[in-house]
Amino acid sequence: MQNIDAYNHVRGESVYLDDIPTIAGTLYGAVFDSPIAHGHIKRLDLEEALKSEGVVRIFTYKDIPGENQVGGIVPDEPLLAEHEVHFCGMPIAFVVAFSAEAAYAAVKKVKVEIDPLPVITDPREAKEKGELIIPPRTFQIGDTDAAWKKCAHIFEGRADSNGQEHLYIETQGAYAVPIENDAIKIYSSTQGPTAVQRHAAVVLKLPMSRIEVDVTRLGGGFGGKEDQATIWGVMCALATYHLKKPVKYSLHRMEDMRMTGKRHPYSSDFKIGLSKDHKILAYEATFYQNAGATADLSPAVMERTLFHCTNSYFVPNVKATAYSCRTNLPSNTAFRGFGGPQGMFVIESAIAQAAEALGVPASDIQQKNLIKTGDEFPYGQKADSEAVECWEHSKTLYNIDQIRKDAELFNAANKLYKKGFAVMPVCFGISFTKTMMNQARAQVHVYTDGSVAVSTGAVEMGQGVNTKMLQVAAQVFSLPPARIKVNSTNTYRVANTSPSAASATADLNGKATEIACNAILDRLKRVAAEELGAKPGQIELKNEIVLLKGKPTDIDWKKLVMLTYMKRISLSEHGHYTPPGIHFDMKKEKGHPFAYHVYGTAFISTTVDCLRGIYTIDAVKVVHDFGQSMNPLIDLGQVEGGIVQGIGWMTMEELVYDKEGRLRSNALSTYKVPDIYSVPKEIDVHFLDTKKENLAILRSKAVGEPPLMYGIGAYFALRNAIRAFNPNAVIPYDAPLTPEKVLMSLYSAAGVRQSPEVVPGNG
Ligand code: LUZ
Ligand code: MOS
Repeated sequence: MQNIDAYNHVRGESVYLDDIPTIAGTLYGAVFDSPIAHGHIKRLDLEEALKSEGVVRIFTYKDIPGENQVGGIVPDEPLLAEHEVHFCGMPIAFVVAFSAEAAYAAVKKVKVEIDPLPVITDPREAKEKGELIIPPRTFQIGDTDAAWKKCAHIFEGRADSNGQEHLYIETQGAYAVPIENDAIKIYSSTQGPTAVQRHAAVVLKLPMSRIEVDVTRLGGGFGGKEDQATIWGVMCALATYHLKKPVKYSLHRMEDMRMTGKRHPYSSDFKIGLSKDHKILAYEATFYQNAGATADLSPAVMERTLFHCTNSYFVPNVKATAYSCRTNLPSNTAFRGFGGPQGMFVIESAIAQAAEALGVPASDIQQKNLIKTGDEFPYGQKADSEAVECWEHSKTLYNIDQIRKDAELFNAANKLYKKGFAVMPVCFGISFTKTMMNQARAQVHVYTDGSVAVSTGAVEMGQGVNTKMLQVAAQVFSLPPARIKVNSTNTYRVANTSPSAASATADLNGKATEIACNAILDRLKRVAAEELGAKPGQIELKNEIVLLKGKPTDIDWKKLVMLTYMKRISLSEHGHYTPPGIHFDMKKEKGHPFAYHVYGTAFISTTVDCLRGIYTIDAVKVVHDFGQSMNPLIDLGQVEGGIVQGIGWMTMEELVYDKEGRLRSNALSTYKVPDIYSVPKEIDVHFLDTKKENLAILRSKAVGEPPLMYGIGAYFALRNAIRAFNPNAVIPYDAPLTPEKVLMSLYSAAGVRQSPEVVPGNG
């Protein structure tokens, strides 16, 4: 089925936050944020700004009627700074004016005096100084101390991965509208409508029932709007609360890049031990997560790093410890993969280091250690694995051995261009790691004309979830899509939602929709049975016709709906779903946290220009476990997008903060993201059609996050190309591997190939 948004998207008619028709009297906000990363506020001078043309009012923390608090997991995040600032870009005041231009002009006239305090930007330094967001956590299986003695080879090292700007095409923003009786409606570009509602209620000291949050769609979220959309929604609501006027704030790109958190940079240490035949016997890792100034989602992200620290491998002895380190940067947050990619990069680095030292391809070690069904993850869950199947399948399907041979021939024949390739297996756990969050609801109405309305807690952010929700209703009722409308996500219709996150949105909300539709269908069948003097079990609905024992009757969908209504039977239902069987004990750090895992294998090849350090990603060839895909075109889009975003993170997106904690890569002129020229020339995706239990909706599997991690293979493919040019190259495990770093690595080893002219070449 075609994505239901495709038509409007192509025509530019889809409504995003800034497209909502403005109500007369709407005012516009803009934030004054801290120019300094850490310090005491000595004096805030609003006088001149208040006199600025068109300014209505300027809000500070003093105007907050409830608590000045928007922290999601830990209450450590003020909406507006009080006496201290913790990062550059921290909101201090909210200017509201008759136009956005007037608001921005006034922001420039706000003056602040701040006594600077020492700035920490490095997570290891933060840990040394005891600046931890939460106590460290350790996942453990077996006994690494005892295992080292049995290892034939042991390697230690350090791996760093940088952050990543979300770069959703639609920036953050909100539009708050006053409703009678002190209620406020907030249109928000958020993945978590309930988070916006909950915090608006806390800040305004209002019951949640008076805050309505409505989301039609987002122009991308990628995790950046899981928690951090809250701030803007609450800020607009604060102004609306006082002024009784609609207030809108849609951030400029540079404001968004400066004020919001990103993927967490990590610095990590690893130690890996292998047997003589290259089985991984032991693995230890210490992760230093750069959390930024507040907790935000960092504790949960840190947890997922631990869950995915062994990626797709079975390792009998593991000890992994993670520290969430408080620094003076904007609070880092959820980003597609949610700590998983950072954990996987470290074990892939450890395997690469072992492979390079032992003189074998990393893929030999990877393949030997793939997790099998029944093997135990370090957190106690037993694997139901497709890892080997994906690997074997990709090897034969894409004729990997031949590609390798061709690349070796190419490298032997070419001095200044080298090909490199890598295999990247992925295993990603599906469920919110916080078991409680795995719940969803859907409200389904059948109207008397036979049309159907579906509302769920799912937020459409371009991932196609609304199309999937529509498919569920269409399938259960056996109706054409045109009869069904999926409505905006609204906290008045569906309450207490978990954010659309963790790749689980279609799973959870789809199941809730299925449950609601089935409840209505059962009632319809009972009415039909009564009408036809039959049993409900003999009734079916197919293509808008009621069938009795498989034979068409003269009752159609519309007639049956009307009959049901006339019998005063409800045509509405509110479905509720929680996945069964998941649990986790944080004291033991053991349990069964994931409903299931998604597996896949990617083969990535690259060509490096060894004079310039620039490169192309030639091909990414994937076998991916989709379960039974509900919508192959949408799922393919998720895989392609994930791969490109992952490659961007690993190879070109270079986030730069200076020592003072100021973002230097603060615009698209200084922060390079993948474009049409840098995407892989070829992306092949093979659907591994697994027919397992019905763990997700309609036997599909979650698809949002797992493919991002294929991009990690691009780093290792580049590494191998560099080593084909210079076997002694010194290449730190430090992503992204930008063209500058590639160039320096190509000519890095002392005494070897100082310049291209003296290169003897490999062949
Ligand atoms: N968000 C969250 C997530 O709150 N919990 C999770 O486990 C998660 N996993 C992936 C992405 N977002
Ligand atoms: Mo997410 S990182 O699933 O919001």
